[in-house]
Amino acid sequence: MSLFTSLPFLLLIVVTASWADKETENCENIQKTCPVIACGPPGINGFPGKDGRDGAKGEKGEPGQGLRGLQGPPGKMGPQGTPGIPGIPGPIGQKGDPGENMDDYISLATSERATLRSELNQIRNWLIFSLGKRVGKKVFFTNGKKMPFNEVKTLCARFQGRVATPMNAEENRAVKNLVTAEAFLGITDQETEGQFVDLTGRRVTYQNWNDGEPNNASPGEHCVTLLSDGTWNDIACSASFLAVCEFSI
Ligand SMILES: [Ca+2]
Ligand SMILES: [Ca+2]
Repeated sequence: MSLFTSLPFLLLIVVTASWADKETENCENIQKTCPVIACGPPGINGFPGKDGRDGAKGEKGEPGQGLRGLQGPPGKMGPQGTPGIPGIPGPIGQKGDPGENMDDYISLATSERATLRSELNQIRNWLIFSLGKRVGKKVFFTNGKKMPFNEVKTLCARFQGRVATPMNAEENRAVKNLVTAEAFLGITDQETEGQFVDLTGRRVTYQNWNDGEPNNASPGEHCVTLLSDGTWNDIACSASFLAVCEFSI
C-alpha cells in the first residue's frame, strides 16, 4: 500500500475517534445535569382516561330513508254539510202526445163488453143444446154420475146452481127427457115427515108421485127421485142416484 492511497483511511480513523470522544464527553455531561431515566427505554402506554362531559345538542338530522308504514283505517264521518245552492232550472221539454179521450175509452169498453156477452151467449146456447134442457129461464144439466143426495147438493152449489126442482109439468118433462136413469130432485121432507119442501124450505105446490108414494118406507125415506116414467118416489137420502142441477138464465 502506498502512502497516498492510505491517507483517506487514516483521516477517517482520526475523525471517528474524535467523534467518539465527544459523544462520551456529552453523555457524561448529560448524566451530571439530567435524571438517569432520561436515557432509559420508553414506558408502556397507560389506561384511557374517564369520558368527558356531554357536548352541546346538535342540529335536527335529515328524514330517514326507511320503508313507509301502512295507511291507517278511515276516520269517523264528519258532520253533514250545509245544503248547496239550488241548480238552474232545466230547459222545457217537448210537448207530449195527446192522451186518450175518455169518451173513446168508454166506447171501446162498451163495445168489448158487448162482444164478450155475445160470445158467452153463444157458448151457453151450445152447452144447452148439446148437454142440457131449457125451460123458460131455467136450464137443467147432469154430469151423468150417481151419488148420495148431499153430494148432489154440493156439486150443484159448486157451480152456483141448485138440485133440479121441477115446479110444473113442463120442467118435470124436461128433466125426464134429460136423464136416462133415476135422478134426485131438490125436494125433501127431512124437517117434517110428510111435508115436502124445496131446498129453500118452501112447500112445493107441484107434485107428481107414483102410485103408492110417498110411502116413507122403513127405515125412513126423506128424499125424492124422478123415475123413468116421470113420476116421483120418496127414497133414502143416503142412496146414490143421478145428479141433475138447474141454473137460472
Ligand atoms: Ca119421509
Ligand atoms: Ca118410497
